[in-house]
Amino acid sequence: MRKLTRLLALLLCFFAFAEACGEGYAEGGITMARPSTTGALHVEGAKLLGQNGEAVQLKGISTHGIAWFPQYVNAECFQAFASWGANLVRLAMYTGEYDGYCAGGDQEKLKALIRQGVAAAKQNDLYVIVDWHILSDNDPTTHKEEAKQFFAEMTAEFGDDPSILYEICNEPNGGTSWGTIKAYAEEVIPVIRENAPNAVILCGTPNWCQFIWEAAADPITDFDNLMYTMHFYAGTHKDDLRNAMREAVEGGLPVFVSEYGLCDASGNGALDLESTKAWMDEIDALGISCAMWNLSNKDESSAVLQPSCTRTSGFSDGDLSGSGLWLRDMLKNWSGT
Ligand code: IDC
Repeated sequence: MRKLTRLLALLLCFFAFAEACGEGYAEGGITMARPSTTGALHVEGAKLLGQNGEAVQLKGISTHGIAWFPQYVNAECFQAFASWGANLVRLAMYTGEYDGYCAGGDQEKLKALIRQGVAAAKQNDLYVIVDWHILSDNDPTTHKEEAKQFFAEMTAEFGDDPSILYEICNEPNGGTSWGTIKAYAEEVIPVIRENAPNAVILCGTPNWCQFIWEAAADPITDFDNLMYTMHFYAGTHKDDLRNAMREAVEGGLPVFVSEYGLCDASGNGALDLESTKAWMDEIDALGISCAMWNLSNKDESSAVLQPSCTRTSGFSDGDLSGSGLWLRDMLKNWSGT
């Protein structure tokens, strides 16, 4: 009888231990980061770390332009992704596109959407990126003053909130040099730092966030907790860019993939799952954080919802596109959910 009791006690201990190990940890021993567990993030060398120095990897989804798809910027919607194991959402606010922040968009409404998105992310215990989504405006200095004002106002409200990361320019392009981007960053970062001294800041790199080696050769040294963004679309970008990503990280550059897609760089076209696998294997091997483009039902293959899906939360299998199904399975496997 006593033996049986001891055996039962042992078994209970074992299950309690297994449960404790399973909780909060993704496979491979990397901490499953959440604001409630890993708190304020910081950057050390090429690594993103949690409040206790633990290596963290963030994975999740980027919204489409919040001006165009505001219906997905709410807690019920984000809950679907959190339930699959996501710990990150990115709020993409276009600046130069139609209805963008600097292109006649309703700035008050856009700021309200950012607040709403941040609150929705926090409700779901997700980290959240506030993304100043330059694109057709090519060069971040085009709207530098607006950027400074926007970040000053937002950070004055959010303070040093550990859930929030700031992405100061999505994808510089049109020949914008790293020198120009760096000078822009050196003006915008202090504005953010005034209210959010510890927030992780993401900075774009030349040629739609591909020429990360240019940032690696001449990094921004005056500020800490800074990462450099690299974007890939698996149908378009292959070994060359992936090797550049690995080299940059191995050389000590903190890289964050704040946007990627399974299709081609137009955001449409066939999903290249083989190339995607090669990318994700490398991303996991290096512990890089990443957000998939995009949360919408737009008729393009990068959208995670079917064009016919009118639901904005509680998605069923039939609501998900090929990209959506892939994201769900990837997140579930990764997080063990
Ligand atoms: C695309 C959207 C598309 C939209 C277009 C606006 O998928 O619906 O009409 O922007 O110009 C990026 C950009 C991202 C692009 C995406 C796909 O950051 O804004 O979204 N992409 O082209 N970089 C590489 C690809």
